[in-house]
Amino acid sequence: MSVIKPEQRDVLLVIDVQNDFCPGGALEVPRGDEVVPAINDLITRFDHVVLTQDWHPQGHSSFASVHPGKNPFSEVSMDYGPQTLWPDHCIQGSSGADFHDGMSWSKAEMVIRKGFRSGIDSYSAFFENDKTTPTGLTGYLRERGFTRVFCAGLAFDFCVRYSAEDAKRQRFETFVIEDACRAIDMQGSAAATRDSFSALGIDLINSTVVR
Ligand code: VGL
Ligand code: ZN
Repeated sequence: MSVIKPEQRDVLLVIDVQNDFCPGGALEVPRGDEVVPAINDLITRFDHVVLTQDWHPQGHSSFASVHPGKNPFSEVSMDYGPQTLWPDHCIQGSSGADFHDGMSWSKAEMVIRKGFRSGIDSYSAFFENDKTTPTGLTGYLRERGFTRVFCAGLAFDFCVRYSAEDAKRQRFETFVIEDACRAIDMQGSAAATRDSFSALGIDLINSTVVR
């Protein structure tokens, strides 16, 4: 892929670079902290940056701890469909929910919090896991005039995946900056993510082409 020079129509969407998704955190993504240098570099290159922050109340329904007899990483069926259960993570106001200390995020123009409704999870920055409840991000990006969305962050195969898929479905030109992501990778989920991106026409790119 040739060089991409960020323009005014472009937004960098940095997904969930939070302590709980980094080594030592409650739901650590292997080598999750390694995305930080690449993301810091990208933040300097884009004029417009939006962050997401996973932001759950205590006792959130995606936590295995509230489902008697269920273990983290197992699946349950919710009224909106299947839901993977997770260790308690990204509790509103906790240090685990803070952005990674090394991320230079102060330039971000908007922080969108998600997963704050007790009864429903939200992987995507655009829609909750029922695939119908909007977070408001589509309207925000449209009203700001953005037409291209560049995704990076954690985890490649969950929140980055669902955010990029919804961005594309909402008719934004969508790119995922693969070296600025890390995956949880359970049951082939990273490979399935790549397959889905190619089926949907989501471009996987390397951060070095953005300059
Ligand atoms: C995420 C699982 C649960 C993510 C958030 O950011 O990918 N994954 N909550
Ligand atoms: Zn979560």
